[in-house]
Amino acid sequence: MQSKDSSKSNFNIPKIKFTQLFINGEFVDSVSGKMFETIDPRNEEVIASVAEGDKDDVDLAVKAAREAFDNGPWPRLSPKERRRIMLKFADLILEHVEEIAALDAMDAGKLFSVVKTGDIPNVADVLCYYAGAADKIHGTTLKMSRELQGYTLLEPIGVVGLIIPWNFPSPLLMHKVAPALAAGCTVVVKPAEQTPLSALYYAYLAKQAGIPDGVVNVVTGFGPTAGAALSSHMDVDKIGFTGSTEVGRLIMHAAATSNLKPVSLELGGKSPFIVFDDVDVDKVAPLAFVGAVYNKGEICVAGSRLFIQEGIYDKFVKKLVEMAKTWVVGDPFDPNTRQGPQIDKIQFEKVLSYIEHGKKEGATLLTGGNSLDRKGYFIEPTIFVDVTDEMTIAKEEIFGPVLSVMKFKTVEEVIKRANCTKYGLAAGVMTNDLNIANTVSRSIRAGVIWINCYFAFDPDCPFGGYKCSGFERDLGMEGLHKYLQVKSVVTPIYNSPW
Ligand code: TXE
Repeated sequence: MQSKDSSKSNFNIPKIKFTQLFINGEFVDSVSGKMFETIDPRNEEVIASVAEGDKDDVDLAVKAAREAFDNGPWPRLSPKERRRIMLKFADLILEHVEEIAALDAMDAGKLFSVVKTGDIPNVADVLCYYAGAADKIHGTTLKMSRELQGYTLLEPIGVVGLIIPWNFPSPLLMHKVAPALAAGCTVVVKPAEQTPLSALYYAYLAKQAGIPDGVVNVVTGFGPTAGAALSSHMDVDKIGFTGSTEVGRLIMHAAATSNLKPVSLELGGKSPFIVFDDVDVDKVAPLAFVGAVYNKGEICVAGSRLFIQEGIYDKFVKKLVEMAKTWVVGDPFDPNTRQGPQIDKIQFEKVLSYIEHGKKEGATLLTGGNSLDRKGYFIEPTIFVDVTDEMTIAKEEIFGPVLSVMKFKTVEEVIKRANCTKYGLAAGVMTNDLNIANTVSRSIRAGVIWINCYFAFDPDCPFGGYKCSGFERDLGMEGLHKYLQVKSVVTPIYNSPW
């Protein structure tokens, strides 16, 4: 691992323009007047003070969204017009790509170049994808009994509350906002308290694009106050959530004990990355390493359990260590940096405590394991070998740059061990043997299986989890249908020839 000093970065950090709540088309202070600080994880300094919304502000935002849904133009616009506005929104995002990328890089410690060339273009792509779907939402004609004629209508579900995490502030927001808009819904977004800035920028651009007031509302604030108020609100028709399994449970409970609103949950993971003997080690080892440490391991599909077949084990591990030794940790604005700081002090300490668990429980620490001796929440890429399935680091989601490496012999064994987790979000299968690839991909209980690739996301490819990784899907047509509901319309056929 190499480290870089933040002072090397010469990027011109933009001025923060939006720090108030966005309700009914206006930037406003919170009812309480309270503010909270968003912190730069590179140096632990305050980036900006942002309005702290809570229940009263959520009430106002939901009221605006309700009015816009019940009486406003958005759900009633022709799909063609909705599509035009969404495409304009996407264009505006691309016009401001540098500024938005800088906000996410600063707020979340993400690599600026990756956000600029990956996350934000993805946001625009997803908007375009769902803009294109806006006029292709149709029901079916039903084969009813001979006296009845029936068809289904797909209608927008209504006011949607969207609770977003901090690890991919832009994509995870737009993977939910775009399909909800295409469906004709109105939304109240609660971004993570660690990363409120880009969500406010999107609200501003939504208005510039012509999205009517009240359709997109953003309430910045904390989970137990603003987030809880949204998920238990009687006038919210659906909650879309990405975050921890623990909070997913709270949201389901809040939904069940309020108005029984449906929820969709995209939660944590502990994904297996499985490598068979027949692969090219020089090609696959870098993919396995990046699969675990990409975005500093703060990614729900991190391939954090690496299973290597015994024939290539030693060679593969050697290559992993070489990767870790040259991996540059430092300022996310420096183009040479491959890994920025963890999001905040809580996550930083949590990751370090998992590393201690690994050591205490008998895993062998091959490389890394330390934080960097400087301000900011930097942790070395860390590789453990001799990990057993029962160890804490093999079972729990660490959400940091920590890779647990395990050896296996047979296909049957690795399927069993890969499935030995409460999670089921993703899996990687690396082999040139078609039979093995097919067998393993059908046997793993996870929402996405990547064969000879990893992190292969696409707007058209549904994404979500099995088991404790959640339910329902973002992206693809499945990601649209969860913001729609089905109405059956039935009429008798008189004088039927039958
Ligand atoms: O997530 P939280 P945290 C996992 C990962 C990480 C752990 C904790 O393992 O280490 O979760 O991260 C809002 N009612 N993931 O604590 O708390 C909160 O304000 C309603 C996986 O930051 O789940 C934020 O907007 N909302 C994950 C959002 O929930 C509440 C991404 C997520 O925060 C709430 C992030 C409440 N009571 C963390 N409490 C992934 N699947 O990608 C909090 N929130």
